[in-house]
Amino acid sequence: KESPSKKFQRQHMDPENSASDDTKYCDHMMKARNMTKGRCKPVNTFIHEPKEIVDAVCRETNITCKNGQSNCYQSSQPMSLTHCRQTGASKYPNCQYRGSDITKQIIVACEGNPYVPVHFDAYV
Ligand code: DGP
Ligand code: DGP
Ligand code: DGP
Repeated sequence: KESPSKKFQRQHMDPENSASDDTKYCDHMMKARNMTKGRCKPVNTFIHEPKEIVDAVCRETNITCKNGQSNCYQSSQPMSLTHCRQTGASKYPNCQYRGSDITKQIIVACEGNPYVPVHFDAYV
């Protein structure tokens, strides 16, 4: 079974690309990363930074997650992100997305040993 940290890598990590102006980036990536199977995942953010930098967020400022759990952390540095949101006209299995390139601090939930990101909570 896929571990929570591998799932985070699959759903949220894309260090190879910089924030792209390619309008098809989200359509392509949401499918390539298996987030359009069974349903279209409505909202998802990709992080364009090295794994070491993102893993290190688990050692930054501890804050409460949206779900009330206490294991979220906010990056001190803004990061390059692409936020993908399903379009209103998009209907499964033809998942379509609008992408926005943004540079913001991220909030992730961390778990395990090693203590690494397992959930993308928000950006601020
Ligand atoms: P906020 O108001 O900033 O807490 O964002 C909450 C909104 O984001 C809410 O409309 C649900 C949506 N959202 C964020 N992540 C997900 C997700 O993984 N699945 C679904 N279904 N909705 C999400
Ligand atoms: P907005 O598109 O600005 O309405 O933000 C939607 C909400 O979803 C916001 O609270 C941040 C959150 N969000 C962004 N990306 C992800 C993601 O990949 N997973 C989850 N669970 N939430 C996300
Ligand atoms: P995403 O939230 O988009 O990163 O999806 C990863 C998984 O994390 C998803 O199955 C829901 C789960 N999840 C949602 N909120 C939390 C949280 O606050 N903490 C943890 N550990 N997992 C969460």
